[in-house]
Amino acid sequence: MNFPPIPVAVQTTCPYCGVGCGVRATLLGDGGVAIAGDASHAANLGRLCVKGAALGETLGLDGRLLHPKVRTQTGLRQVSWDEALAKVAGTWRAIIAEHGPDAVALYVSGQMLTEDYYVANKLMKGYIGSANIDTNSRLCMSSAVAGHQRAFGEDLVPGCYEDLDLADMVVLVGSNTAWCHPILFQRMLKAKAARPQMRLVVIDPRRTATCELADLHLPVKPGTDVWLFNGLLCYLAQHGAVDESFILAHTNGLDEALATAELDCADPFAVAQICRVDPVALLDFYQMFAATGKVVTAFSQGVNQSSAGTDKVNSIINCHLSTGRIGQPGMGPFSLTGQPNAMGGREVGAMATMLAAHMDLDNPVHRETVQTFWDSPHIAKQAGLKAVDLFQAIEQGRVKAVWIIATNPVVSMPDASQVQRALEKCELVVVSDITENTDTNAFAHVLLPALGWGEKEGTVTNSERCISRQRAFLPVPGEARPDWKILCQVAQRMGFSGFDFGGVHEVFDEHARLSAYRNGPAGAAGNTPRVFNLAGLADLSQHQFEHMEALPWPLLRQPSGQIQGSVRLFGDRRFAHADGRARLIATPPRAPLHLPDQTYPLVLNTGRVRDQWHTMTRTGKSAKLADHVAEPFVDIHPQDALLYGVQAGQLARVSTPWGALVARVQHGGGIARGSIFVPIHWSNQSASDARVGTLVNPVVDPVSGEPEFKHTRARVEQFGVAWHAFILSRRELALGGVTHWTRIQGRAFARYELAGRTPIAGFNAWARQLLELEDGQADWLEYEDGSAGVYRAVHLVDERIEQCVFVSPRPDLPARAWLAGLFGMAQLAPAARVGLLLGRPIEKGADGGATVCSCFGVGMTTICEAIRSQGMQSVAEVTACLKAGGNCGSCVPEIKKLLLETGAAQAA
Ligand SMILES: Nc1nc2c(c(=O)[nH]1)N[C@H]1C(S)=C(S)[C@@H](COP(=O)(O)OP(=O)(O)OC[C@H]3O[C@@H](n4cnc5c(=O)[nH]c(N)nc54)[C@H](O)[C@@H]3O)O[C@H]1N2
Ligand SMILES: Nc1nc2c(c(=O)[nH]1)N[C@H]1C(S)=C(S)[C@@H](COP(=O)(O)OP(=O)(O)OC[C@H]3O[C@@H](n4cnc5c(=O)[nH]c(N)nc54)[C@H](O)[C@@H]3O)O[C@H]1N2
Ligand code: SF4
Ligand SMILES: [Mo]
Repeated sequence: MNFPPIPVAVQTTCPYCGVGCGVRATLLGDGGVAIAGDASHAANLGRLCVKGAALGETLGLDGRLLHPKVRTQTGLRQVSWDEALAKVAGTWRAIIAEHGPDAVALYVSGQMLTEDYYVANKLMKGYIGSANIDTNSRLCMSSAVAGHQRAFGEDLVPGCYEDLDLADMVVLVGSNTAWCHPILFQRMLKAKAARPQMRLVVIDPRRTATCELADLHLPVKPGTDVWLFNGLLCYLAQHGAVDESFILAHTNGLDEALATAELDCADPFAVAQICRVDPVALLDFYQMFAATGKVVTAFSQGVNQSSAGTDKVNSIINCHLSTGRIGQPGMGPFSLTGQPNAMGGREVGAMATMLAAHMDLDNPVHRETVQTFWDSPHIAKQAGLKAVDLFQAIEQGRVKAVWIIATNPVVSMPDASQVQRALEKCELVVVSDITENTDTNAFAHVLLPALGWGEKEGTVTNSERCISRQRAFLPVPGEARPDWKILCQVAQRMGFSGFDFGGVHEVFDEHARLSAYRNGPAGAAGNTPRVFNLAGLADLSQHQFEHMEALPWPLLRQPSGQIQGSVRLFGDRRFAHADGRARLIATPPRAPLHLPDQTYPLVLNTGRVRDQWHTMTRTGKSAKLADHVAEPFVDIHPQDALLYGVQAGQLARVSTPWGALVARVQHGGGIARGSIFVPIHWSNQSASDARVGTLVNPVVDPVSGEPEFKHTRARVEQFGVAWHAFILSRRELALGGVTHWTRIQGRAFARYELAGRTPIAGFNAWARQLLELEDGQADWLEYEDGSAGVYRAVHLVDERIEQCVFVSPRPDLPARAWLAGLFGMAQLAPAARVGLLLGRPIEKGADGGATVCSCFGVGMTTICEAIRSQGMQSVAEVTACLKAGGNCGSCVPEIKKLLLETGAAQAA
């Protein structure tokens, strides 16, 4: 008898955030994929957040780019790989021959695997001979990189996740950890539950979900972190908290850093005023920091994405160096990385300002070392164009061809309309992506289909320097190829010889060997010592590569042959500057360049929501993930809303000197007066006009070139419309003629939120045209109150709901959740049919409200009613009763907030 094969779980790594959780993926008999956390992976010990847990829902081939395509006058034409590769290689060769190597550029991504990244960098810097390769990590990690290089002499993250468990105090600066690094946040909460004396401090202008469990929240005025940390440095010096012997033996620069800080920040009351925080709270923080040995200061985009980003990073590191709190368990500055392979890109040096393997472009010995190892015809001699400069050079015609890989710059760059103009002008735009329709692909002359997560093989490095394998468990879709292979095939067609890798393990091997090449003690012939070293992973066989365990670098091989990773750096108090000493950097505070004024009185802050990933090309496919935040919004303080004449639930126009968008007004995001927050996730594919990148100023940090995504002057005004509507439809709709729309993925249907400025003349004809219905088709229920401007219609086929549309002059439409649930029914129950045109169930309590817990699909109404009726006091009680919060824990801060609010409402 033949038994079907037992599905085997493949150990791989989550493709989303830099926590780098281990995943066990099992391909099921029906083609589905079961996803579970990998209990053996040090990053997550078996847990996954909502996004990771929903991976199985995002792997379908709908919307995938499956074949190479070339643009012709009539549109995109499917071509053979040969034709596509020849076009790219031929055009690049011709442009380089005529205009030199700097006339072409690669714009790549922290979502590539290390092997892809390695090959891209080698091609550009060693063979084409230009450093015009930059990455979306410029938008993300470059300030942290520059800060590390200045302080430590190399881009090194000192600590590890275990430090978050061991710390007595964790300071989170500009990091919404609860939503953006959820598994790390869960770790901190667990540590705090075990040791309640542990203190959690959040420094963020918004009262985010991360603050719900904090002991102290400092709602700093946007852009003032350097004042705050300079003030801390002064306080530490004033109160004898400086570790004099550490400073003397292992650092330089304290005197200059302190003298600079003292100019503006010696008085904590003055600092509190500048940072607009309560002076008592600020002193509380300073005292706690001074008194606590084991402090971790973890930081993310509220720090990096600033015109003072690098100084913010160094002002934080200064406080750790001055107290010697680095390199030991439970302490240190900790840059939380964004993308799954933000670190890998830095290791291979795939930024315009780096060389490879932590060597420097402006160091002739390093250049010679890399060129000799590569045996390459060229080596780039100076820095190439950083992302913002690159797209400006493209618009000016200085760069004539760009190849964009695994990033969507028409959405994610600042001043995104400029990026659009640049691509329109560019002679050859090549895009490698897994998705067919993106805002960037719309400008591509050549589209190259890449393998995606679950299909490709290679490695990624997470925030704690841990290198993990991504492994394939899905078949190759269409004609897609791995990114590294596509790059090699173009390189070969350009006539270059260093790209004949026999497999991805050979690329990794070359990368590991380069990291170890001439990497010995200084002084010995030709050596250029670097801490980044993968000597222990050099010369792995294919089999060993396939079974590689997740380990943190530097990775050396013991005499016994065992591979030894390094959990922490600087335990020996030696830093990577030539003299072995760390540097404190003077960080004179400065305000953002474009401050609010009369025309644009607010500060626009941009960032992420819990359940979406960037431009939504993957998470946007999951109905479960769409439940949490469905629509683009602008979060504004209620008093500012009154002042600027906008109302919660209504639409508003947000504009800056660079662009404008339309989003729904909401409160409750913990925003202070004077600021607004707009999420980054919506593109032209998912909404008519909600691409926030078009609003963001393109000012960058002078050291790192990282854009100021968190601070653009802006204004908000009412966006008056004549009607609001929503449609739920089993079929995708073209929505011809609708000016304002958002598309949201539902379970077996698409949801469209619509609005219009011109009144609808005849509802019936309008609805039928939008729903693409032919005359006389279908069981059509409708209700119209013409004088009130209210219209509702439902289209049934064989007692199954196909589509529905609800229109009102106000945004007071019925909640979508109950109607959405009807799409899961093969036949409507009679009771459901009765409620159809009401848009809500006849029986009470059947509508759970907006989703709070995505894992178990538990809504706000359900949770609040349970809290009220059963007098619940804790998250644990809510979880025990409703399951909510019991899986990934991402919604625990929100449940806690509901407990507080409901409890307070009842007490009042
Ligand atoms: N759900 C989800 N998770 C993600 C991602 C995602 O798309 N979705 N993306 C990943 C990536 S690539 C990244 S880079 C990370 C980003 O992770 P985070 O940096 O945590 O996320 P952001 O929402 O960009 O911004 C963080 C916070 O900075 C605050 N901030 C703004 N201005 C200032 C300021 O002047 N000072 C201080 N101290 N704070 C300020 C904002 O209010 C915001 O709450 O998330 C990763 N994880
Ligand atoms: N306003 C504002 N803008 C921001 C930020 C902000 O906070 N505010 N944050 C910035 C930051 S930190 C980041 S990291 C960026 C992120 O911005 P992007 O990198 O532009 O966003 P993604 O949607 O992740 O784009 C990844 C693209 O790669 C494709 N893709 C996925 N897997 C693969 C693969 O294996 N191979 C290939 N070739 N393609 C693949 C996806 O379909 C998608 O089109 O946004 C930046 N932009
Ligand atoms: S925290 Fe979530 S998104 Fe980040 S790696 Fe882990 S499962 Fe993936
Ligand atoms: Mo990022």
